[in-house]
Amino acid sequence: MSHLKKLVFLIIIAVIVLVGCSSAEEEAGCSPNCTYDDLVVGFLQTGSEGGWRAANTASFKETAEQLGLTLKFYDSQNDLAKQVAGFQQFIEDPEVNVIVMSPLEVTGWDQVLEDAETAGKIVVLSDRRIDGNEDKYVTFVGADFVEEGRKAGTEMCKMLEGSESKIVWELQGNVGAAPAIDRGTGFRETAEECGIEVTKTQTANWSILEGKQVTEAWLKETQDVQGIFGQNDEMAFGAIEALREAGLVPAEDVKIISVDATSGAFQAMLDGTLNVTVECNPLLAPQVYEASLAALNGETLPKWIPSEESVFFMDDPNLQSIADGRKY
Ligand code: GYE
Repeated sequence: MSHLKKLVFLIIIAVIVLVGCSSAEEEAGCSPNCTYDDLVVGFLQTGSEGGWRAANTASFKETAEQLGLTLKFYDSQNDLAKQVAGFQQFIEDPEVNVIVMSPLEVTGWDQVLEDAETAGKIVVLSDRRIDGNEDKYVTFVGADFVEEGRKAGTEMCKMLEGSESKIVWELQGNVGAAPAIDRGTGFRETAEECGIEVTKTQTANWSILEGKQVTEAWLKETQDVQGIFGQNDEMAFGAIEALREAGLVPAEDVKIISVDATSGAFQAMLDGTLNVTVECNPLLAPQVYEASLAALNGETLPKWIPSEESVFFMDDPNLQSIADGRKY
């Protein structure tokens, strides 16, 4: 190959390398003085399955506007294959420097995380954890779902104290999701300490309708149940409807605990049909964006940044004023 051809060839390679890695490097190039203006976040949302998710999505969109960062929002429509495809899309998007993901399931991320690293993309997990791959994401911002389950188990024990029979049914979130796995683990950890038996458990995919259908089917088999644990508010609302239609009094004949503490749960407690709701905070965006900017500036972050959460009770005398003060 003539010297001239070799020279041209080398120049082409150099240009490709420079252009190829410029986007992420350029962005990071602002490091350690990047500001929110430099942050281009590709956010992989699970879908739009209920009140909690709506509040979570609003948190990301509103906070991005307030901070002046660029948000590219991807709705995975509760479909894992779509979420993986969206991830690949953001890997190939030269503008995106941080990929934020609310993983639908705990597995299935090895390859795209590998590819993201190769492409120099920063990855932040929001809301839900994944199995392994700790070296492939900078931090996880979200709740301790096991602890949420433990809290629910402890409260169910208190409500069934003195009850001859302590049969509880569990409505689970989507199969393979971290909150579905972990809340179940935590609930059994504390509930079994007081002799509670979880005799029925089934996914109702975080939905009111499926929560109702699953509970209706169980009530056709037997009405011998003292408690229902809804892994989110919506599924508990479905169970409440099914109990009513079966002639049982929700929150009296059957104690009901949910997780999320959305405004709907407060209304159900004010209506006297839900006993307890364990909070899971959806307003995660400020912490996620703060972590994303810190990572873009080359800072090392703790692997887990926990969110603040509480528990709320139907028989709390201040319930109305608490409900009035809630953002979601
Ligand atoms: O509990 C449920 C939503 O990932 C914590 O997902 C979230 C869960 C939440 O569908 O309502």
